[in-house]
Amino acid sequence: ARTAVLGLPRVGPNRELKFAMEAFWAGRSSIQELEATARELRRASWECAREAGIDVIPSGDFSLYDQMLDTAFGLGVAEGDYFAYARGTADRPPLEMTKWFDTNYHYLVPELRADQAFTLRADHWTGPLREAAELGIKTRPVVIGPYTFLTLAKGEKPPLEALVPVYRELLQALADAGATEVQLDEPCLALDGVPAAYADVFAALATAPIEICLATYFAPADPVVFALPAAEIHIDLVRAPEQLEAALASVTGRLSLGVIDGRNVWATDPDLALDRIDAAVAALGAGRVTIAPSCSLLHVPYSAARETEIDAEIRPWLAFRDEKLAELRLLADALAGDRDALLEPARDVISARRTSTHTNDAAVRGRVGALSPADYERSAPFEARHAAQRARVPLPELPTTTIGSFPQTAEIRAARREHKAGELDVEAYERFLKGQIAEVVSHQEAVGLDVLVHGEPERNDMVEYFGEQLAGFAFSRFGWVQSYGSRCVKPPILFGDVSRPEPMTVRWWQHAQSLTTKPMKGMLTGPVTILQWSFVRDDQPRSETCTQIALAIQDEVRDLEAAGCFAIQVDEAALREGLPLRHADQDVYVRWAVDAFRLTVATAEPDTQVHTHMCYSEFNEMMEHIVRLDADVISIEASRSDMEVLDAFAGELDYPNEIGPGLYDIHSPRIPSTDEIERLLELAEQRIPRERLWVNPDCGLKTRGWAEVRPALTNLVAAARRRRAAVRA
Ligand code: THG
Ligand code: ZN
Repeated sequence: ARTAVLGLPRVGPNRELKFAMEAFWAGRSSIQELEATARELRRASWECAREAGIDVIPSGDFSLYDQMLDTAFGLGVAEGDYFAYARGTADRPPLEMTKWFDTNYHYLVPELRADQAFTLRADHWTGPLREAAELGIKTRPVVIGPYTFLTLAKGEKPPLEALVPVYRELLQALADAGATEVQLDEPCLALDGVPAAYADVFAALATAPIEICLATYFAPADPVVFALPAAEIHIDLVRAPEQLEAALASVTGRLSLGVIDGRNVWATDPDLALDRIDAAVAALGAGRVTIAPSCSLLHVPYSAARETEIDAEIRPWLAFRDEKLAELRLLADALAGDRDALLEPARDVISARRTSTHTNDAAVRGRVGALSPADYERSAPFEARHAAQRARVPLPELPTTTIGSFPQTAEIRAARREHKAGELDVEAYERFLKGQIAEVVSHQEAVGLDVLVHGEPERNDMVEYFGEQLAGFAFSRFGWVQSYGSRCVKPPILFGDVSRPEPMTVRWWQHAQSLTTKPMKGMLTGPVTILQWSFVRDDQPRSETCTQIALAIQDEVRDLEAAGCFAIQVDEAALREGLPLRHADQDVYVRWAVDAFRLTVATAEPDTQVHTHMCYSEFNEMMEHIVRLDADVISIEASRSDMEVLDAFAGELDYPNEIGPGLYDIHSPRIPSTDEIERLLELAEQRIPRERLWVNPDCGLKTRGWAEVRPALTNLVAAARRRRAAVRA
């Protein structure tokens, strides 16, 4: 059997690409310097894969920003200034950005026109192919397939057949440039609703003079896939092992087995992987079997070996890019060689993890085991809670607030960096943060907001911050993963039972509340979002892990409340993106995900006001679940849709609790005028009774600057005041 990799991380082991891009955008370096960094990163990746003994090495998966944007350029859907599409210009907004399936990676959404022509520009693929060849490395170009490209694009979409000529030309160009096979990524073939016409489209491509490896991942491939005349078909056996049998029964070419998790960081159980590989070899013969990660390694960091600060018992359990490449080689060697001798160290790691006391906390298990349905219910229904809350803290009509974070300035980042490097001691750092909080509070008072926040200067990231303080999590130093463009996140590693040893946010909240007589919101990240944005243990169901996180956050809710906190916000920014890709699996998920939120806040007294926030605007299929969250106040993104998302909350459903539709788009540097915000508020009042409306921005303000935030919030408060007056008149 041969080994293959579908794609490699590209931001660089020390985020070299991020810094090179940001230097170029800031005018501090030339495009040649940026290209040189990119070339060096590609070389290092290819040589790393070659040295690891990988047989099939990808090219064309590297990107200066995003692979969908690259494909749009390659097909002639976009042209000209590459970064203008990603970042916008004075007279053109950037392309919309959205999540790549259920990952935390965002792609740019290509926009198709009614008269869309497709013209090939193959250099995105032929360039790196030749570049690798010059290094003596044969590669397999990676191309996003026509069905996935069209499905993920927006605008006036032509029929799928319209893309056949340009893709045929591309396949020919790759063959001419020396490629003998191409990886055609079609993850959308693992979603519901694959059209019957796909078979004809694929048949038309398959006559090109190049072998096609058709790659599916993240979910089980539609059964139609296995009958296609592909030289190779790749399936994700980590997410969907059950599809192996059907694949073995039908494929006519090679089968690529995604047996190493490309989405997570755990060392592979070699025996489990080899069970599957053995079955494939028995059915097809070793010559028709490829061993691979489940998907591109874009979603994992570079090297676990570098993480010397992670507990020595836990570190061997981890596999990032480097370790996964070694695992691939090991599996292929074990297939042909002395299995027991070769696998002994890997088996030891798996059994050490399985029997470790580190992953098992009897107190946590006991607490989860003792839960009953009543533990998911607040002690009073919304109407009674609402009355108790208004009695405790009278608020004006249309109360104003923000989502939680304030600008993460260069000064804040520098102080955090100095503190981590040991150059700024704990006392000095805390004094600095308290000063920052005081500034954020006085600013909000000056602007006249009704419910204040402390601004979160102490948080690096809304998930990483909690991961660092919860038991059951490890965190890496270099474990960056690309989120979009130059932006990265460092997901915490959830390896064991989760609990909260000590209060995490209470003293910051107390400090902030001590500075004002206005109510100060407590700010927490919800269990589903912590789960979704972490690398999560794979030795128990995610629902169970989520319940543990919910109980840990519940402890924080209880302590904030005991400290006198009136309003507690539990953000579930990632609730929707956790939705399984196949409809059939969605109900089960949404049930436990909503339950986890309910459990987190269930102990709050009726006169404690529970807020939540969600970052996406497609609520339609989700509404019944949003209702079941039963938050006292929910804030949502709405400004970009001109309040139309509120339709889902109005009408028949008549959402019973309070809502804060986002009245200004924080994703853009534009400062909205008072008139503009007032108009949106009027639109909101046409849909939701004023008594249930809050006034707030779309999302947190951490990526914005003070120069934008100050006037924008001033206008927001002015608009609320005008509407209050208009009502009285
Ligand atoms: N946290 C996590 N995941 C997320 C978000 C988040 N996924 C969705 C969305 N928010 C992605 N948005 C961003 C926005 C900004 C940054 C990352 C993701 C960002 N990152 C810094 C960078 O790349 O320079 C990291 C700096 C740091 O942590 O010190 O700015 O909010 N988990
Ligand atoms: Zn948001």
